Amino acid sequence: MALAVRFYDQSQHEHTASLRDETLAGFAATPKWASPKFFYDRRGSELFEQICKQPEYYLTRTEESILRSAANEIVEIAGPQADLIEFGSGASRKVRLLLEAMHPTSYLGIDISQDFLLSSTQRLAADYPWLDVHAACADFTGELTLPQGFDSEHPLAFFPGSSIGNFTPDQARQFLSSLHAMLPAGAGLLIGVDLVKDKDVLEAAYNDKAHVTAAFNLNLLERIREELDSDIDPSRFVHHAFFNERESRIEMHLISPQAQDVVIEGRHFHFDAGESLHTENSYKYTRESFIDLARSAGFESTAYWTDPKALFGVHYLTR
Ligand code: AVJ
Repeated sequence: MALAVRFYDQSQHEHTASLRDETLAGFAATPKWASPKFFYDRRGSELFEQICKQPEYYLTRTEESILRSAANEIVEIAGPQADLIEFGSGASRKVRLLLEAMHPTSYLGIDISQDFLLSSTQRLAADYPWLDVHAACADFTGELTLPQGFDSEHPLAFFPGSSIGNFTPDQARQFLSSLHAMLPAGAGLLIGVDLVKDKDVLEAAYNDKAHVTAAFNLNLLERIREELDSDIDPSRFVHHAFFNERESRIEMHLISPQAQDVVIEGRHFHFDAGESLHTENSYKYTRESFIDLARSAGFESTAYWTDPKALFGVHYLTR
């Protein structure tokens, strides 16, 4: 069956170059870092789906339950003509709740992982024959533009999963400002943001007992070894995640327990015993701290929902 997904390749050919350049830059820096956007190759996207099912990782299921109970209110606020644009669509499961409640004319999914984006949008097209499905493979940490073929007068942007937490607050403000510039006046932004909470609950979510998060973190090195010219050995690194209270963020690192040298694209990098490669930040906000941030990017807070334990927040912002 030919499934009608309109596909836009906005950056795929640049991915290897940016993986290479950003990896070399990060390994040469002190302290060493790598960008979390490179977690999401096919295997990384699959591992992330597994993380979402872990009992400790409350984010996904909590956000889903919030969306399920808020769906009708969201539709009322967004209005009957809204079209959906999803950022970081991944497996596109949460958006189904919205699609079913809203019945929009068009849907655009934007994601950096091409394989994953294609298979999930094709499933949406198969399951919702009434929906005009568009897919754009793009790194939305760069410049934001809507693909030519997708034009909507009433878009509702949807940025679930607390992916905004991967940005520093300054980067998040910049991202929100470019979304603000991209959207027409009156458009909505529905955004999921993980809340500040007890340190033990946060740390458990990033140190699941089944070690799926560890595998997800280590897969970044797997990817460097496969896609770049490198002898890096993932088995010589260990996963480390903790809550940095001062910065209000979970930090993920890969620690080199022993001293070692690795070669990437002909360049040599030394790790001291215990040295870390910082792979991810996941910022946590209070309801108020996030609204302040959104306001500084020009958005207004229209509605907010949380769960009974106040684990996760969903904001409806208006441009
Ligand atoms: C997709 C960025 C929201 O920070 O919780 C999950 C990624 N990293 N476990 C998060 C992630 C480790 C996730 N985000």
